[in-house]
Amino acid sequence: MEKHLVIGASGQLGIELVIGLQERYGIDAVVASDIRKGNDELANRSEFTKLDATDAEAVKKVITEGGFTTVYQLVAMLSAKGEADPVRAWDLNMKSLMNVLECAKEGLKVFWPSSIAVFGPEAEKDETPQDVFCDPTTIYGVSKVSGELWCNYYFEKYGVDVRSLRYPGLIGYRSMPGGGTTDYAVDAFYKAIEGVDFECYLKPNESLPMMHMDDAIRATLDLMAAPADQIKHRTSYNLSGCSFSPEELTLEIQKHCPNFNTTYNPDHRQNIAASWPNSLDDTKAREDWGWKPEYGTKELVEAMLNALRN
Ligand code: AKB
Repeated sequence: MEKHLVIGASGQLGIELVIGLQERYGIDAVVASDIRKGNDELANRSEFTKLDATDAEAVKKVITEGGFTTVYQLVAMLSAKGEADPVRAWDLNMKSLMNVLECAKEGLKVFWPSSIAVFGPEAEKDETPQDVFCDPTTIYGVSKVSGELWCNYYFEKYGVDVRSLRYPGLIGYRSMPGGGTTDYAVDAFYKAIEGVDFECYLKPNESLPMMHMDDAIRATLDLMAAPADQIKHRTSYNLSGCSFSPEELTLEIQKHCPNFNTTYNPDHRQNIAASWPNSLDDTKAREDWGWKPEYGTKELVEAMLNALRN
């Protein structure tokens, strides 16, 4: 029987992944772990184990005693927050990955999220290809490039079945993201529902790759369910949903909330966003394991506003 451990289960992605796994494999097939328990009722139907992902012994104990087949290691300090304390961000992001990869040598399947943050100023901005020179300017991006290489190393050297996706900005309604550069978009939806103006820390025309959370969870579950011989990239796959700028998002939200208004006050996060792609070429993910997004910008905006209104 499949048994899935989600480490970092109380974060924005973790909550949604636990629920997605419950729907696909059953509530008892999933164990959530984090340093604190979240308060999402659906996610909390599965067992919860308190776990510090940087504690190698604790990670090993939970994994070996739990009889898991698959581990999703989601713990990370994101791009904007990481810049405030780069050494701590590196430490958290790398230790949490390495602790799981070490356990996986005994025969675990592993998922680890990478990000559009692996790309830097040298990469093509539009339809950024799968394989390009990566020169990230954030420590988060540096840790993601390094992590991708570690994943590939554990696959080549020890045969670890490790799989990864380069997520765009993830847009979901169950919880607020924390510390990212793409987070502005989630905030905009909350402001639109509250009926207040939104002050954006990016420039109006700063376009970034984004994705509805349902697409991101489906991509993750499909990638992990694909036969191993279909997974040709053991670093990480480019994954594309839609792309929009704050200005384009505002116009789309205004179709549903005509009084919604965005003002602009760019800060240091604008530089991070400017170093990232506008859009990604995810042909390899489509070819290798059948990826296809369902949400364009219009569908994403409709779904977010409906969900938040409900
Ligand atoms: C961030 O903005 O740091 C994250 C990401 C793109 O990985 N959402």
